[in-house]
Amino acid sequence: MSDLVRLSFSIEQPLVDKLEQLVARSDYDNRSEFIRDMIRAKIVEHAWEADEEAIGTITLVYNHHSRLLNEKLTDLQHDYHQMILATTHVHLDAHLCAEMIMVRGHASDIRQLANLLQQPKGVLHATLSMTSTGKQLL
Ligand code: NI
Repeated sequence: MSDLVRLSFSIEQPLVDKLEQLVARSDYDNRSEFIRDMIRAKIVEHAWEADEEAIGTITLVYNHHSRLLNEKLTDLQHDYHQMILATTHVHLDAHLCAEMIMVRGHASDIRQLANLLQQPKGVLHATLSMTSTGKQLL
């Protein structure tokens, strides 16, 4: 860990109150760690805007009885095979499946794949969670 630097800066009291509320609500032990994580979140956000390499997890919930849906989802994943790191499939019940697809690639490509995967009929819900490769955070 790099050396710590003590900073001093000015913030209006209402904003300080809001910061204290945010820290308390987030269960952080101290303000410093909360602010560090806020800065890291901003760095990662900027990296996505600059279309840098990112890590994503696309989660799909779908009905596997939908006609040709498994084939469509598999075809799409093969089209983007260079980006796919791992896939986990869970049979939720007799009809529904959840699939978690972990990907690595440019932020725009990850978003595009997530958009394509949520479109076929029978996909009931899709979420994309994106994070950093960590390179920008060292
Ligand atoms: Ni299944």
